[in-house]
Amino acid sequence: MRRAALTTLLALLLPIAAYAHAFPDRSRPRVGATVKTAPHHVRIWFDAGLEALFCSLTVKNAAGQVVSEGRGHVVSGSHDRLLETTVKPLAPGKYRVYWSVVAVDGHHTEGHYMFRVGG
Ligand SMILES: [Cu+2]
Repeated sequence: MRRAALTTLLALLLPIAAYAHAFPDRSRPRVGATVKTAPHHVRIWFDAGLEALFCSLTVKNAAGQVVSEGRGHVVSGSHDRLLETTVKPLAPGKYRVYWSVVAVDGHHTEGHYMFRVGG
């Protein structure tokens, strides 16, 4: 069981090292942060270039309703590593950010994280 888990882990890690899929480098709001002022945008910087056509960024509130506009877009000019979306005015509460990207090497990665808007 442990060996199987390790093999799976290696299978997941090795291609990353070899081909550098795009993974989040930092974000605003930051992962797990509580922000006093509701953000107008959510931005994630990645560690590799992105294929704009295949990237999306969605923000949902605690009830699961989408509070971002559109599917987000890759901002060109910053080596195409910045994915951002505009969000509606956010009430205090917990929000979850869902991202899905395809790196310039053609590999897909996705994930999610939460942040909180303080009252
Ligand atoms: Cu890759």
